[in-house]
Amino acid sequence: MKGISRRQFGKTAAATIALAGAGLPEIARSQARPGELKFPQGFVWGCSTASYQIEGGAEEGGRKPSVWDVFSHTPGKTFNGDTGDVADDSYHLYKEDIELLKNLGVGGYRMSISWPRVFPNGKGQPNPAGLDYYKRVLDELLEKRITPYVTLFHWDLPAALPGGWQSRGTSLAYADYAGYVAHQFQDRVQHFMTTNELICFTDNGYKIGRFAPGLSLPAAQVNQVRHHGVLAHGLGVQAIRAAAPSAQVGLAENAVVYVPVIENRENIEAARRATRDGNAPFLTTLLEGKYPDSYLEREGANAPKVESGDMKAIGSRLDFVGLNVYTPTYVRADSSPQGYAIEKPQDLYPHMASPWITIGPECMYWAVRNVCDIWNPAAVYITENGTSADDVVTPEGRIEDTDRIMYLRNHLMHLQRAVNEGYPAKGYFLWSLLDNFEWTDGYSKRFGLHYVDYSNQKRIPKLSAEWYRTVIAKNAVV
Ligand code: PNW
Repeated sequence: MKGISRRQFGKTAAATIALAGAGLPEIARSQARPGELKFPQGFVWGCSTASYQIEGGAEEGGRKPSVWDVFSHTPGKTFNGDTGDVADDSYHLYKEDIELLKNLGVGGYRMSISWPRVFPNGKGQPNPAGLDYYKRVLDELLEKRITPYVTLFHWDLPAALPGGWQSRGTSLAYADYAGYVAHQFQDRVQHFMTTNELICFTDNGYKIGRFAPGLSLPAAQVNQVRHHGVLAHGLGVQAIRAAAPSAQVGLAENAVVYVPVIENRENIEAARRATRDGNAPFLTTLLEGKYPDSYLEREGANAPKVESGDMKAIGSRLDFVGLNVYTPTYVRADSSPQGYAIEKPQDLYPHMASPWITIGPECMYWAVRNVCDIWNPAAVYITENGTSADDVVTPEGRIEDTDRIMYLRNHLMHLQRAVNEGYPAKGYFLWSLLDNFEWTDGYSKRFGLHYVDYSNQKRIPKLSAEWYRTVIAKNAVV
């Protein structure tokens, strides 16, 4: 920016670019313009999806129901009574979807495996047809030189498992399933995530009841469900390592992202304290191998019952931590015993089409920084980031989702800041490749880079798909 005054910078974009490039040697100009927000070589660009949200084929290939089939078929549970019976029909259209990935130029694809396709009863006999489906998907990806990043549990729990996550037996069954899949796919998959968003399938399912199985249990039982969640993760890590010793193992967590409301030393420390505290039963416990004392004190008699060996499994070393990042929670330091206070957004605070996605792109930077400053993981991936938007198809057949581009671009600028400061963020997986079944919101919320016309399953690239292709090609925020 040297030599360019603020006033000059306010001129048209074209004039600004010409000024910025002037006087630089030819090579520097072709590699990185001053101020260009580049990512390091080898940074992984990808897209994310999940089995129940895209596959459909609910009764095909020997699959039996998951808790989400049961929940979405229960009247009043999802928007418009929508279900994942057909979804994007990716069960049949997976080659087309992988072609979409290819056109974007991604290096990675985060997908999930449907447990009830592989073990229709949750345990016992594996289902060869279910396994074959994923082998075909993985082979197609590998042929297109796209690296699969596989989540083993993205909420579609086999409905046949008695008690669901209230039962310790589910954690044990999960470990068997995870080890079996890791063994079957070890020649095709090098990156496994055990679980997606512990808080969503435990608290949302068993405390708030917004997600399957739709229960509202008392605190002690909720804490036990949470314990079975982190235990499944830990036993899963052990099982995957035993079955596929060369694989990289992690998980995908939507840890609450605490952002210092004003970036000063006190608030930065407050954000760090809040990160440990606010994610106590999940990320904090599994990265520290121990429930924080403050959590156990807070829960008192409702604290989870822990068996010997549980905490060792739960604290298993990870190769990476995956973070699903959407929205900030602002904090400031105060003199309360916990040392911080949450700043609630004012009424009418701006948000995206899903009201819970309040806009605060600096949460991307703080997600990475807080986790790395506290726990120092070997690597971090952004395993999800993206937004719903009220997409409409113009008469010319275009979807001009500049709001989504605004959201994504700003989050990437803050990710670039983290990378630039040396934090080990190794990749970014955009949620999502295509519009899909958005859980309780059914098909009413669209998160895709590709618009799906559910009347005929046609996929139409949105403007954001073209934008993301450019980001990937330049390895920089554009
Ligand atoms: C994530 N909330 O879920 C999931 O991993 C995806 O399956 C999902 O489609 C995506 O984000 C977009 O929602 C969340 O209400 C769902 O706070 C809801 C919330 C958070 C995460």
